[in-house]
Amino acid sequence: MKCKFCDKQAVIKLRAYNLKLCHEHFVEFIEKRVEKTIKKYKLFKKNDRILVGVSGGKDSLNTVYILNKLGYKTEGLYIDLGIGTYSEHSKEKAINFSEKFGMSIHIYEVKKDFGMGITEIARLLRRKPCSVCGVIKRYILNKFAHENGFTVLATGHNLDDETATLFSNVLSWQEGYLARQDILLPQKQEKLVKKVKPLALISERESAAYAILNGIDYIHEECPNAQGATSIFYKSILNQIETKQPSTKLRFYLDFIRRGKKFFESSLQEREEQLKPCEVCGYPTTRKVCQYCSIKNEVQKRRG
Ligand code: Q46
Ligand code: ZN
Ligand code: ZN
Repeated sequence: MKCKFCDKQAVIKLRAYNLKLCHEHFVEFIEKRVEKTIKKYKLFKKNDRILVGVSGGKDSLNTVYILNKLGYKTEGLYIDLGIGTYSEHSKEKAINFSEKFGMSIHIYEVKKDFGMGITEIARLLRRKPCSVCGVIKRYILNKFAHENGFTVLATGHNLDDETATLFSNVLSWQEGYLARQDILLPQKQEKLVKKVKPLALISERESAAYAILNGIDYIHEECPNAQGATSIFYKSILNQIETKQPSTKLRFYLDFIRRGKKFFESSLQEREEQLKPCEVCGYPTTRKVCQYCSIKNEVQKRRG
C-alpha cells in the first residue's frame, strides 16, 4: 500500500476521503484539516489566547499540540475530578505531555472547591456522576478562562463525539441542545467565553493515529463512570454505518451544521434571553442560582 502523494509506504487508509497516506503526509493532512476548520469557521486568530480543556485523552492533548504547532497561543487546563486511579493516571499523562513538549498545562482540583471528588459528590447528592461532572467541568473551564484573560475556550471533541451527540439529540428531538451544537459557540455574554471544537472534523481513529505517530502518550482507560454510556452505543452504531457507507459521519455532521441547525435557532434565542447573573457567583445562568453553586450549596448542607 503506497502513499497517495509520495513513494513511501502508507501507514493509514482513510476510506472517508479515499486516501492512503504515509506517516509524514498523514500528519500534514490532519494539521491542514484542523487549520482549515479554524479558518473556515472563524474559530480564532493568532492574537487570541486559547485555553484547551485537557483530560489526558488523545483528543485534548492533540488539540494543545496541533494548535501550538500551528502557531496559536495555546495553554491547557487539566481538571482533576478526583475519580480514583482514573484521575491519577490521566493527570500523569497531562503532566508528562506538558514536560515532554514544553507546553503549558494548568491543573485545577475539584476537591479544593468541594472537599471531595465527582464520585463522592454524585453519591452524596444521589445524582448520576456524569451530570454532576458535566456541570462542574463546564463551569470551571469557563470561569478559569474568563478570569485568566483567555479569549477562547477549546475542547477536544472529535467527529465521533459530535455525531454521537447529534444522533442522540435527533432521536429525542432535543431542540435546545440541537440549537447549541456547533463547531463554534460565539461569545454572547461578557462572562461566557467563546467555545470552539477545532477537532470536530477529525475522527476518533484519525486522532488516535495522529497521537501515536507524534509520540503523544495518552490515557487509554475510560472513566469508570462512562461504562454503559449511551454515547458508546451510538458510536458503535455510527461506526457500523460508516463501514458500509464511508464518510456518512462527516456528511451527517456537516449537513446538520450547514442545513439542519437553522431550524432550531429560536430555541437558542429563547435561552439567551433568559440568561441572567447567578445570585451567588454572578456567572450567567437561566436559573436564580446556577447549577454549579446549587451543587456546592447542597454538598455543604449535606456534609453539615
Ligand atoms: S469524566 Fe465525568 Fe466523563 Fe467520567 S464522570 Fe462522566 S462526564 S464519564 S467525559
Ligand atoms: Zn507520503
Ligand atoms: Zn453560581
